[in-house]
Amino acid sequence: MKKVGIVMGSDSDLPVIQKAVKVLRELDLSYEVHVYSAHRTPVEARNFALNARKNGIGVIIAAAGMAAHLAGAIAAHTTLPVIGIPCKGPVLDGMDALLSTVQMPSGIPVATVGVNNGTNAALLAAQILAVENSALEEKLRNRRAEEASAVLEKDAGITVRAEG
Ligand code: RP5
Repeated sequence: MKKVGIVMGSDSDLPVIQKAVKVLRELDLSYEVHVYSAHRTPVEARNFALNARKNGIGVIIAAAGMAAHLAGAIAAHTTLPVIGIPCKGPVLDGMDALLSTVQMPSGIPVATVGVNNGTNAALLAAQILAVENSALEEKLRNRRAEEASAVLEKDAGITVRAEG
């Protein structure tokens, strides 16, 4: 099974990445985690992307905030699928990172999840790997079934709760 390669622009993005790693661990997926910045360590970020495929990575998650060009810069150097997580910064509530990550010009796609949504990034990475892996696909289906059960349990008691 291929690994998930995770890169964040700064260790200040770690809480978002921890959400992704939690999901990957629950699914027993292999991963590697790095801090490489597109502007502070551009050479290392580029080399990570260039070598990712030969290092056994099948999909990349790239998280960054503010002028969040990391996911796009990584995607420029690999044809592996790249999932971008826009991270909320100190101003603009993450809208800056969201637009920077999602608005890639045609030719170099970045599959962008919601602001700070490390969980969905990991699930999307797992779904990509599950295209060729039926055991992983079954785990993902079971996970959704558990989530559905939890909602239906809430539905059973919601009228009483609504009445206060
Ligand atoms: C981006 O700038 C990082 O991804 C981070 O979200 C943001 C702020 O970085 P620090 O100044 O906290 O290192 O490059």
